[in-house]
Amino acid sequence: MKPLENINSNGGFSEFSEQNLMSFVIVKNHQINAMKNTNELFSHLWNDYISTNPEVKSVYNLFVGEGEDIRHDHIAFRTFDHPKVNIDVLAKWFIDHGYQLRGEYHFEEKHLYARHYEHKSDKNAPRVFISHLKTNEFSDYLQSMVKDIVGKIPADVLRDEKLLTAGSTWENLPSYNVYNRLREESEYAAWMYLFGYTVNHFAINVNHLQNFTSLEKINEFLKNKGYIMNESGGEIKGSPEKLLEQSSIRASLQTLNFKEGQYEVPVTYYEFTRRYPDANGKLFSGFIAKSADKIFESTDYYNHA
Ligand code: OOG
Ligand code: NI
Repeated sequence: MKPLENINSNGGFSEFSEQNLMSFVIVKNHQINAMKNTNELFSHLWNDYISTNPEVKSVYNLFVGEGEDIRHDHIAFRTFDHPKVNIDVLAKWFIDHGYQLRGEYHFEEKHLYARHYEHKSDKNAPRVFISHLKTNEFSDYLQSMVKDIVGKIPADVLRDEKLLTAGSTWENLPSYNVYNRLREESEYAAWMYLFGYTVNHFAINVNHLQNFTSLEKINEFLKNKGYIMNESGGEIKGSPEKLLEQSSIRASLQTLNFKEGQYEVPVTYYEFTRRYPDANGKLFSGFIAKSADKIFESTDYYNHA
């Protein structure tokens, strides 16, 4: 596991501010522990995310530099439907710490299934979106790769929340040929082969921003700074009528060591989420499968050419 970077007092976790913790102190003792642990886990996940891909920290810093206080709408994990690592396994830690299942999503074409979870009482705790690949809908080659990968995850990692930041424990050096072979069937499987268990994105809660109130403004700002937006399905997915708008940058490219040499591949990305109230004035809290389908493509292979 990577060494932890110390998170500063404004490390993006204002949602777990002292004030929040204090309100829990008054409510019930056992909830303090739960909150502390959740806070620790999110700090840990954030550190893992920014050490896997320092560029996402630069994006975060850009908005902080503009005077924004960052809250996160959600985080997302990927996995396989194998019983040792499926959505339920990844969700367990969150369920044990106050999260509840709130939605499910089907992606027939990509052969994915996802669920999202929300914290029961802490409205500022990020949602957790977890998807898994339906491996039995793929070739024997892909299925045996997944079996091999899962078989190589150490037992102690499988037992607890270590899995959430375990990365890809199955290879010292991945093979570029295997990566490309998996890409023929599923970009998602190829991404999992390289990066495995790490948050593949945090999504900034745009409703909480002071000055960047529209996704158009955010996208222009990012493009002017040289970031590439994921344009699949349009730069902005969803609409005010659908009560959700989302955009994301394409995963930044990093040169990795492979068995065959060094190659540049997309790593992880940052997303922006703006929610709208429904007819009853209640902010929409779920996800939209049609939009999410395109957000997944933020980690699809591309190069500088
Ligand atoms: C998740 C993509 C879906 C959203 O906000 O709709 C998603 C992924 O890339 O693993 O996060
Ligand atoms: Ni997302």
